Amino acid sequence: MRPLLILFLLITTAVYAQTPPKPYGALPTKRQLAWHDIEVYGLIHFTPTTFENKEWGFGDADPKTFNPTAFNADQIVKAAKAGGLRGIILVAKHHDGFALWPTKTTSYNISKSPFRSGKGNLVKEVEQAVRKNGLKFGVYCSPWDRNNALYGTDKYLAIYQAQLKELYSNYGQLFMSWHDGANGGDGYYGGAKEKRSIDNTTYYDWNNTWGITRKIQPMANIFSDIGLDIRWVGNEDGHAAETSWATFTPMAPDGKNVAVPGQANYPQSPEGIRNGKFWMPAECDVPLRKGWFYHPTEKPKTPETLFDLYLKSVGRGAGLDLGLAPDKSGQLHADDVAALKTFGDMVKHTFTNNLAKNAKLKVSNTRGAKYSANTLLDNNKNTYWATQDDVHEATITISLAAAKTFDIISLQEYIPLGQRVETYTIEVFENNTWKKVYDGTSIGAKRLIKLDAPVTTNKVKISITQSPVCITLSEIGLYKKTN
Ligand code: FUL
Ligand code: CA
Repeated sequence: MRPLLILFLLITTAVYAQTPPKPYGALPTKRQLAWHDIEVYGLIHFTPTTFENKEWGFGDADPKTFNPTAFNADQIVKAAKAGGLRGIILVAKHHDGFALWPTKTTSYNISKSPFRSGKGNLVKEVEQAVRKNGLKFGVYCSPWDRNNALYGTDKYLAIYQAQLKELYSNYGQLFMSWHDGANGGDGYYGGAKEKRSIDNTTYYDWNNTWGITRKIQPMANIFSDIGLDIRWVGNEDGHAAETSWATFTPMAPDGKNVAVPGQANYPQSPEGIRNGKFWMPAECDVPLRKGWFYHPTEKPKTPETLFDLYLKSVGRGAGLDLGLAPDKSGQLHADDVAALKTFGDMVKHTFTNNLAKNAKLKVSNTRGAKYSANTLLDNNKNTYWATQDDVHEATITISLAAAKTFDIISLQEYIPLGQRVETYTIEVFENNTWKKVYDGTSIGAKRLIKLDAPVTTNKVKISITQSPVCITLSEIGLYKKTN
């Protein structure tokens, strides 16, 4: 070959090697990427229903019953923050229809209660405490309204949309707009006390209603059982399936595609759908106690249980949304504060010390210097190791300077380029041989693998065994669970 040709080939290979891999499948939006960073957040339920000791208010509670003796948004938010929560969604109106802000849309609101002598705005107080403590804020405004006399008629939608507009316009940037599929039934309805049913495929005109969300709050992730941005995981137990895809195609049980909540393919919600049409990661919502509202006889989950749920939600590429229920005083019970703090410390203490930090990495293939193995341990999820386009299987060997004991392995894909890896195995070097400790399927935003028992070794091998395209991984880690 002529020298010039060789030079040309060398340059093109080098340039090619530095071009990023092509994206694969459905991709996250900027809004969803910001949501993935939050990982754990809270959902506060606190309305007249708290004072009735119920889970679903009928819509007939006297506003005067809403009378917390010591409401303190800062106490709630600080406890959440100590638990590692990075966002708070406030239920601004639950199914009982009582609005926690002085809305113009219904007289059934906080101004009719003794709270701050009828001058209070609980949404504002929570929002301010949330921002002061550096968390993100979101709202949940129930479409079903068991108080409103007009619910079920064609006049209600305008009221609901006006409520959303008020919430979207006066409380700064929201990270989530949370919607559920609860859709009519019996209620007070202005005194009618009857059963009202609606056709949930048309009644809320979700296309246009969520158009309002997009227009006023473009960074708010819309949550419902079908997405649009974040899908319900399909249970209220707080975990995704072991195999967990961020991609999804909402479908009704009859297999038809749908675009309204309340009809999604729940059987596939915990796992997601490989090569689904949309990037629509799961939110695992679960109350800290048994119910979403405070009940004196219930107790918060133990920190161990919460840690396990963390591994099975965040550790499966999903989000963990923890229900927080202030008691009648308007604060979180001391038991809840303690459980959150111990859980938060567990997560912090476990994951601050990546035992692989100074390890030597050997990878079987690399795309070029920019995508080298060093990117796997720089604690920056925007840098990533990638293989060449035609390399869909690869190994990473982690060599530690001295043997370490760990029981959690963490893997992260570079999700701006999609969810790519399908299967992988993890082996540890023990008694002079490689021993398989895990057979894995999906990775996604984050995969936390908890081993049955801690292992002590100085060598770990991660083998990506199946991917339809070249591999990207942004971070890896070895951790020892620490209380
Ligand atoms: C559900 C509601 O019916 C529950 O009361 C609670 O608010 C939960 C978070 O969402 O759809
Ligand atoms: Ca990195």
